[in-house]
Amino acid sequence: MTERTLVLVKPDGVARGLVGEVITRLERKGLRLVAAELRTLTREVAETHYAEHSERPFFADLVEFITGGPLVALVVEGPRAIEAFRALAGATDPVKAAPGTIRGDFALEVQNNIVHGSDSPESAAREVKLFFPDLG
Ligand code: DAT
Ligand code: MG
Repeated sequence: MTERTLVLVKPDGVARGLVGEVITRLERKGLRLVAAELRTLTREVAETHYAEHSERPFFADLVEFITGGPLVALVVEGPRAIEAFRALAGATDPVKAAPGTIRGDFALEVQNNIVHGSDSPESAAREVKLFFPDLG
């Protein structure tokens, strides 16, 4: 079944020149780009996107980080795209992420972990709509 998921190349990934690397990996896997845009998030969009973490101690730092520079927002489509991209990304903590995954290959710190991928069909629907409200 074809699914859509929201992928972000976060500001650290953009600053380090890893946009092409991330897109290459997901395209090579067989996932397809449906939308792509470089943008800097407002605090409001960032807080909405990460609302599930609003009570966590790292929330303020997370919002600062994700609004701190341009990111690349992507909508990606394919069979089980949500799970497929999460597998490409690797574990949230890049030190625990397996080598061969994006986080496992390119990151060391939990906050600066290069990419975001929606974690469920419900999150994907919410996040795609938040970032690309006009997408059909
Ligand atoms: P994921 O991005 O793998 O879905 P998450 O939804 O649990 O992970 O957290 C969202 C982001 O918040 C994560 O990519 C990095 C940051 N984060 C998570 N746990 C953290 C922690 N303990 N300290 C600092 N930042 C954290
Ligand atoms: Mg998450």
